[in-house]
Amino acid sequence: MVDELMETAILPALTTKWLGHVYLYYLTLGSTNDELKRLLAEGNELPTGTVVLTDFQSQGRGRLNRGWFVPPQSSLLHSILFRPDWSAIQANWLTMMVSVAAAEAIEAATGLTVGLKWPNDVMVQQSDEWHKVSGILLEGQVTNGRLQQAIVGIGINVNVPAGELPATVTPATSLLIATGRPVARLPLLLDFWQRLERYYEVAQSPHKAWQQRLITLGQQVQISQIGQPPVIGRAETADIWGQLLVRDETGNIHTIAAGDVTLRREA
Ligand code: BT5
Repeated sequence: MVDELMETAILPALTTKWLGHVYLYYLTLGSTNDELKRLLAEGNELPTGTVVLTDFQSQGRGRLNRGWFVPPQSSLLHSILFRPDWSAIQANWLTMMVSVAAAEAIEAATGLTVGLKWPNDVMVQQSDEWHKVSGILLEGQVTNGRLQQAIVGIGINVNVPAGELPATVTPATSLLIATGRPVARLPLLLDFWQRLERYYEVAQSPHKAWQQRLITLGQQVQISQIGQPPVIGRAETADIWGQLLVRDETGNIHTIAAGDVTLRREA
């Protein structure tokens, strides 16, 4: 199933107040985050809620310049511009809001059980195991302690056939693979935007809805952080800023703001 995501399909179908009202579609791009950054650097005055979406990325990015790969026209690949003017510590709220909105929209469209893996992965249950179906890349600009501008990129693997996803440490899947049927991208995208806009407008912590879905909690984990020794312990809880609290075997609590989690099997 290839459903159109061009301006002519999206703009008349919008159900949001502002999100996606400035909508820029590209058949192919390097990366939607990079294109939005380029447009801003050129001096274009783009409002909150501006969206750059493409049907194929040749240089899709994860965190730390890792890659994000999906075949053409199979998925939802887009970036959204926000100008929150929040205190910098609130930055993760954007990732949290996007994660929860994506989880809810995927659940509504497919009936799959959807969880979140700290800090930025949307996971679906498939054959009793969690698989990554979506990843989020937040790139913020902080000035005088305020998050003035943020670009949130999200990739959702929708109709990627089995065998066309990269081999990854965290197993990857798509909605097609997990449900056994193609999923329409346009209604999923519009529902996701509507949910995200509502969370953003409330501008309160998305913590409760986010933590409820966090599959990382209660697990034995290893956290890798750049330039620091790994932290090994039990993920106890997450605070309202989205930081993970891990208790090591000596009982010390480590507050982790950013990093990669590997789930460890109980000894
Ligand atoms: C992420 O990073 O999960 C964030 C991915 C964000 C992608 C979107 S697409 C639209 C926008 N424009 C961009 O250029 N990026 C954003 P991270 O947690 O670092 O995970 C990256 C890792 O996920 C890679 O190293 C691979 O192991 C794995 N991976 C790559 N492609 C994948 C896929 N399609 N599905 C699942 N996992 C994938």
